[in-house]
Formats: sequence, C-alpha cells, structure tokens
Amino acid sequence: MAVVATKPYESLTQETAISLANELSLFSNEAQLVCEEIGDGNLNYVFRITDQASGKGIIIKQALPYAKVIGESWPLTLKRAKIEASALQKHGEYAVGLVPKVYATDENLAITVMEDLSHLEIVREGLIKGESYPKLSTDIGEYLALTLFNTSDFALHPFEKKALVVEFSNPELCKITEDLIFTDPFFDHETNDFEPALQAEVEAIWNNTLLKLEVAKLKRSFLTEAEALLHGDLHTGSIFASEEDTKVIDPEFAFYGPIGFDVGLFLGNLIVQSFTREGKQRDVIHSHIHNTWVTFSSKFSEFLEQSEFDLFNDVEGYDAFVLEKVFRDSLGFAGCELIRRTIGLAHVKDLDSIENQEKRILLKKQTLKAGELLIIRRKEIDSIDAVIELLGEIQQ
Ligand code: SR1
Ligand code: MG
Repeated sequence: MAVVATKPYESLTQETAISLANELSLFSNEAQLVCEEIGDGNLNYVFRITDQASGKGIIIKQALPYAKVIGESWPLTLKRAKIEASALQKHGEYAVGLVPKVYATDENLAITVMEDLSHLEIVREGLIKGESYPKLSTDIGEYLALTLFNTSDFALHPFEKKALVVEFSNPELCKITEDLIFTDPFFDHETNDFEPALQAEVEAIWNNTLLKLEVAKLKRSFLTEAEALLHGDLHTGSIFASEEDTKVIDPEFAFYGPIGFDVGLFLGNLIVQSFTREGKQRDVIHSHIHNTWVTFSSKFSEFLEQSEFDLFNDVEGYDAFVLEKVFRDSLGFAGCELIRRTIGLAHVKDLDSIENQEKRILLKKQTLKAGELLIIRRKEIDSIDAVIELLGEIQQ
C-alpha cells in the first residue's frame, strides 16, 4: 500500500483531490477524472473520483480537524484517519472481503484512499426504504466473530496484543462515545436534542437511578476492558451492502474495548428498524437480529475451541461464560445506543425522517423503553429470542 509523500495538512477540494489521484497513479494517463464530495456523515469529507472513460472509481476520505456535525468549535484529532486506515487493514486481514481495500494513506493530509463502493448502498438508507439485505446478518455476524476473536487474547500472543492496544489508543474518539452514548443522554446536558413531546420520558430517564447505575457499569466496561480491536461505531450507516455483498466502512472510532460493544451497536440499530417497520417487514429485521447473534456466537465459539493461546479453552463452562458475558454486554450497549439515537446529539434518520409527528413520537417512546429495558434486564434476558419477545411486548 502506498504512503503518499507528506505535505502539510490542507482541506482537499474537488480539484486537489483529482491532483492527488493523479500523483498516486491509480488511473491510466488517458483517464478523464471527475470528482464529487459525497460525505454525509458527522465528521469527514468523502471525495469520489471517477474515470469517465472506464467507469473506474476511488474514494479519498479526509478527516477534518473538527467535527463537521458541530463545526470548528469542536476540534478533533486528525490521527483518526491513521487509526481508520490501520483498522481497515487489520480487520481486512481477518474479515476478508468484508471491508474496503485501502490503496494509500497520508497521515499529514489525514486521508485514506480506498475502494469505491458506489455499486453498494449505505444499509441505513436501504433499510429505511424497506430493503431486506438477505446476507446482512450472516456477513456481519461473521465479520464480528472474525475481527473480534482474531484481535483478542484468544488469538494473539500477549506481546502482540498489547502492542495493538497501544497502536490503537484513540482517546479523543473514545471520549465522544463516552460522552454521547454513556453520559450526556442520562443527564440534563446541553448536547441532548429531543422533541418537547418526549420531555416526561426524558426526565424519567434522568431520574431513574437504577438505570443510571447500570449505565455507569456499562460505561466502566467501555473505559476499562481492552478485549478486542473494535470497529467502535458499527451502526447501519457504517455498512455498505447489496443483495450479494456487505462491506464495513468507517472504523475511525476503533480501539481496544469490550467485544459486546460492536455487537450491541449493530443490534441496537437493527432494533430501531424493528420499531419503524410492521408485519412481514418487521419479521425480516427480527430474523436479522436472531441470525446476527447466532452467527456471531457460533463462529466465536468454534474459534475459541481452537484457540492456541488460551489453555482454559476446553475447560467445561468457560466458552459459555465468555459468550454469556458478551451477550449481556451487547444488550446493555444496544440499550445505550437506542437511547442516545433518540434523545442525544446524533440522531438516526430511521426515526427523524418520519413526518407524522404522532407516529414519530410514539416510536421514539418505544425505542426509549426498549433501551431502558435492555439495559436494566440484560442479566435476566437469556436468549436472543427473549430479546425479540421483549420488543414484541413494547410494540403492542
Ligand atoms: C460528533 S460525532 C457524533 C456521532 O457520529 C459518529 O458516527 C459517532 O456515532 C458519533 O457518536
Ligand atoms: Mg462514521
């Protein structure tokens, strides 16, 4: 992979992005390059450069020195571009074909040059339109098992694992998660954003000491448990897919954290869809929820059985202990994700794009309730089917 000759940081424009693509010799001399900025996330610029002659494209993603969603008043480290490129490569070693190829990086310019995935669609957008993505949960279940197992102490020599913990130290991006997922929504904080019609539900969350105790425990896990190299922001806007293909993008929040965090964020975002859909459409999502956990847990368990580094792996009960912890953590993290996506700073289009106010508020009350119950009852819920039953009770 090329590392571009370093230049001081400057924000790319469509013209300078094309010049950079030429410098990298990623296209033929005859290429007729056009560029558009297609980023719709909260933090970065994304330039797509296409050769009009051959149709071939690349993506240049550039981190901005601040959070785009807020503006220059929220400075943000450019080191996240290096973390993202390195995480794509590390995860790509294991989850072959499930992450985009990286062609080049430049730490000073904070760019990652990678495979163009324009033939695919962002899963959140597709799900909102009613797509079902038949391979989604099998692919993501496998991605989770492959990336999380193979970067953990179950699969790595302790020296190698600890070197990766250092390499992927990502304090500024972790702080965003610590604040936006685990803290602000549970207090009367200025970053929160919710409709006045939700005031009573939100105040009930702020006053629920049992809930806050459980969130504090989950936040503590996030802060202290360096189990595996996480994606760190695995919502449905971080996944491209089609009927046949799935690619996980955007691991700029990657760091060593608790395995259940990635699993829980993905499940939490599927659960939002369980509320916004009805009838057979909802069943599709429930089977994705079920299949994500079954695929992840069976693969992870299979890998654990073959672990070279954990001599306890065939002690009876150990495998069940490991997976039960991941399951309960996942439910708690899914619950936090549901609450923050409903009343925190960064919402999801699945809910906010519902025009009918009465319906939108009802669904938001349901996602808040699901979040609360998943967090509080995570030690009693003993199967993924029980999670789906719980959703059904809230939806009645
Ligand atoms: C200021 S960043 C807000 C959110 O966008 C990212 O995708 C993460 O989910 C973060 O919490
Ligand atoms: Mg992102």
